[in-house]
Amino acid sequence: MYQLPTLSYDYGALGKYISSDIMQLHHSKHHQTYVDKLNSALDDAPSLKERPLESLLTDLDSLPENVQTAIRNHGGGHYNHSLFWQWMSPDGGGEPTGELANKLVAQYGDFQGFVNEFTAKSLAVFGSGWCWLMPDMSIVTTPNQDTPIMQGLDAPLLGLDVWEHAYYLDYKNKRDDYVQAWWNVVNWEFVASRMS
Ligand code: MN3
Repeated sequence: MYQLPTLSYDYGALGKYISSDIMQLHHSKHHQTYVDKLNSALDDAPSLKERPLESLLTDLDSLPENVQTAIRNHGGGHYNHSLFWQWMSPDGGGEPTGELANKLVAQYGDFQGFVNEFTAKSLAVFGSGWCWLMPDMSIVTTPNQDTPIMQGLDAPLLGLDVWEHAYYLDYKNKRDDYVQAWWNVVNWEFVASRMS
């Protein structure tokens, strides 16, 4: 059975950028619900329990119809959020270095060019969804809890949750303020570690 992952930092560790209230609600309620509903769906299709989550998400069309939507939404939610917590750190922010920095500069001119493009695409997500940096340095978005590996793409290097539940308590309807704040906590070491 899937379990809620433990954070490597306290709920309050991201300080003014992402408040303790948001972190607690987002992790202990929203993510927990994805875990619970994913487990419940797998109870309805026990043969799938032996397969890794990635294998289910990359092969949704082949799954039994009665659990397909639940695994897409709640399995996707669990997959995305398990990464999202690691993409943030109290020691985050600043700029990446090394090969990742070089690739971003090659694609976007400079680091700020990348930030501007990623921010613009995050703000353009209509309703709930995610914005992703892919290993080829492209930026893509997905609706709801869809994740790039569902579309046959590689696993993303970085992702940003732009569901209102990720920011409404602190930022109300101002997604742009949330995205600007989020850059201050991005864990570039973890992002770089995902490059093959
Ligand atoms: Mn979320």
